[in-house]
Parts: sequence; structure tokens; C-alpha cells
Amino acid sequence: MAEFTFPTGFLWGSATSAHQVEGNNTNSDWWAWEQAGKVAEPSGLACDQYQRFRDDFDVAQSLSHNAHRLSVEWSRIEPEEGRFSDEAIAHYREVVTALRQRGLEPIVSLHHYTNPLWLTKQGGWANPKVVDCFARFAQRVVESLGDQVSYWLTINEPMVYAVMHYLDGVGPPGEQSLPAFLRVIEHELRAHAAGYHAVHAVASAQGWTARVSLANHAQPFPPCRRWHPLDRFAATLAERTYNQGFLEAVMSGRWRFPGRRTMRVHDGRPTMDFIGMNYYGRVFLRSAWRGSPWWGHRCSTQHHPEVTERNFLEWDVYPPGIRQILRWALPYRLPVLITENGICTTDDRQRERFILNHLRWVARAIQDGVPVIGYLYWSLIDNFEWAKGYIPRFGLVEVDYVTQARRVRDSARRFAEVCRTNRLPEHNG
Ligand code: GCO
Repeated sequence: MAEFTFPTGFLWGSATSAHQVEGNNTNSDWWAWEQAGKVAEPSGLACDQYQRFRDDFDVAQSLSHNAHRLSVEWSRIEPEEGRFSDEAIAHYREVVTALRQRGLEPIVSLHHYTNPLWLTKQGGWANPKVVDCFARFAQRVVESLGDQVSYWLTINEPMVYAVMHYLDGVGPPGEQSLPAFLRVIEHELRAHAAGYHAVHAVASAQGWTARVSLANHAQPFPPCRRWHPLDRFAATLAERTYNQGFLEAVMSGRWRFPGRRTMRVHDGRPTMDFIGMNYYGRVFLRSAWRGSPWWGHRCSTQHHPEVTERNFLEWDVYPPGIRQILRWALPYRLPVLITENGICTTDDRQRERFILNHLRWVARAIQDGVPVIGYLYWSLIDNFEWAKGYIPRFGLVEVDYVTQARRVRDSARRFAEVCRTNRLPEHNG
């Protein structure tokens, strides 16, 4: 591939989430879940970023990043229903101000898997009340940070959240219920729309700029056995519901799920100013007549003939897939921000290849006409990988969890060159 120059003003950086890096998020449902022994190891102090955020942002700045994605923690900002913490809000103002002072565009997620305990005690995202609670929270955050923040993501990976927490049961409340799963998705769609309009109402009243979306997790679903008609059926169904169907519901307000009547989840006004896309790899689906909502379950990548590379967690690594999912955005004619793409690996050279190979396919998507406006690597620093604890390491920067010392990895410096020059060098291959 010839040398490629990315569009002017391209956003380069990385992403984190509050619970995974801040530490001592004691008022959240995930903290309670961890204390109940449901995870490999509790998050504890995590990366102590609640205190160390300036140091970490110094590193991001030194790596020529011009943007940084983080989440604000609902359980810190609204510790009791309807009571907002001035201290937590002041903290997050310091955080976004610190980003701005370093020339880093803040990209703020309002929800990234964790919830206040008072909400979970009322049924959490399975309770329709969450829609108004989330909109009120979004309004309060934008009122407090909206002069410093222009890019907002309402919910991180709504589909993954619903699957992890209400179908697979590997996050709180640990449900494994298809009806609850479907209720949660409906409420996420409604909450996203309510949050979108709440952000814009505050921003336009104040004369602030706001670009609002969500971080949509997109993954191709090839059939496990291409010759098997039921595997092909499961794969097609998943593509249509998990990927395109969800995006369509966010944009049009009409949510179609197999076996259910079309549901109107908002008034039909578009609710994305850009499209946030998280991409990691493919999931191969094998038909099964129970459990999964797509009448299939993921088959192992261990021996799959089409899987030629894996990460530490045995996920498929497939750089061409990022071009595939970016092309899904074409019909919407909206800017696309890659809000997550990363690899957990013990081999930093694999991480370097991962980043460059995915960027080459992003370049091809841009040449296809996809208006990509940025790329955020997951993650800036090694961090708490939910139920899997601290073993998987995604970071551009290594963290020693005993001393909290940071060490910049070689892959980070290679990525920094692309961020600094806004260019991918020529590549034969
Ligand atoms: C997700 C979340 C992150 C993960 C990352 C690696 O996509 O699950 O946004 O919290 O840590 O994706 O799994």
C-alpha cells in the first residue's frame, strides 16, 4: 500500500473507562459484583487514575495524541437518586480541563457498563424508569462540562452491555433472560435518544458545540461452518439484528427484532451526529436451538480454518473487518469515529502490527468514501478487563499494578509517529 495521508484534523488518541482505570469505584454495581466474588479479581485501586490522570494525560500528549476518550462515573456524580455530588463534578471538570490544557480533545462517554447502586436496586436497565434517570444525569453532566466537551457518547456498546449483563450473566445483575435482554435493549435505545436530546438542549441554550453519538460495537458474524444452512441462518440473523438492525433503530426509532413486532423507540428524529464504532474482530456463529437470541452461539476460534491470528483472550484478529464494518456506515452519510480498536497481547510487536494493519484497512475505507474522522486505540494504559481482571493487557502504556509505575511500550511510539505525521508509511504487503 502506498503512503497514505489521513484527512486534515483527524482525531488520534486512545480510550479508557472510569471503572477500569480510576480505582475505588465503591458505589457502583460492578464494585458490589466484584466483592461478591464474581470476577477473576476485584478492580480495587485499578490504575489509580482518579489521582494520576494528569500524569497519564502528559504521556498521551507526549505520544502526539490530539484526543482522548474517557467515561464519567454515574455512581460518583449521582451517588443517591437525584442528589448530585459537587465534589465529583468538580473532579471531572479538572479532568476535562487537564485534557484541553494538553491539546487533547475530550470525548466523553456518559455510560460505560457501570451503574449507581440506587439504580440497580430498582431494576437497573430492565426498569423503564432508567430512561428518565439517564436523561437527567446526562443533562447534569453537560451543564457542568459542556463548555469544555464537544464530543459525547451516550452509551458504550449497548448491545455488549445487554448481552454481558442480561444474557451471558457475566456482569451485574448476572441475569440470563431473553425477555430481560430485550427490555434492556429497548430502554437503552430510548435512553440514548433522551440523552441525545438532553445534551443538545443544554448545549444549544448555552451556545456550546455538541456532537453526540454512542459507541456502537460492530463485529462481522461469519457462519462457523459455511456449508451448514443453520449456521448461515444464525450468522445472517446476527448480522441483521446485532449490527445493522441496532444502528437502524438508533437512527430511525424503529427497532425490529426477530419474532417481535417492530417497536418505535423514539420519535424518529435522527439521534446521531456521527457514528461511534468499536471494532475488535469477527465472531463465528454456530447454530443452536437454545440460549442465544440469534439461534446460535460463538464457536471457538481455536481450530477455525479462517482464523489466522488471535489475541491473548483467543479473540479473532482480522484487520480487513474494520473496513467491512466502516462500510456499514456509508448509507447514513455521517462522520465515523473509531471509538475503540485494540489488542490484548503479551507480544508488543503483535500490538504494533495490529495497529498498523488496522489503520491500513481504515485508509481503504476512507478511500471507499467512508468519512472517518478519527481513531482511538483501546487502551491508553493496561486496565481492569471486567470479569477477566488484570491479566489481559491492552495498553499502549504498561502498568505495574504494585507500584502503579507506567512504562511506554514500543508500539505506542510507533503509533505516535502516525499520530504526529497524520500519515501511514508505504507498506509492501
Ligand atoms: C468493551 C469495552 C471495554 C473493554 C475493551 C476490551 O468493548 O468491552 O468498551 O471496556 O475493556 O473493549 O474488551
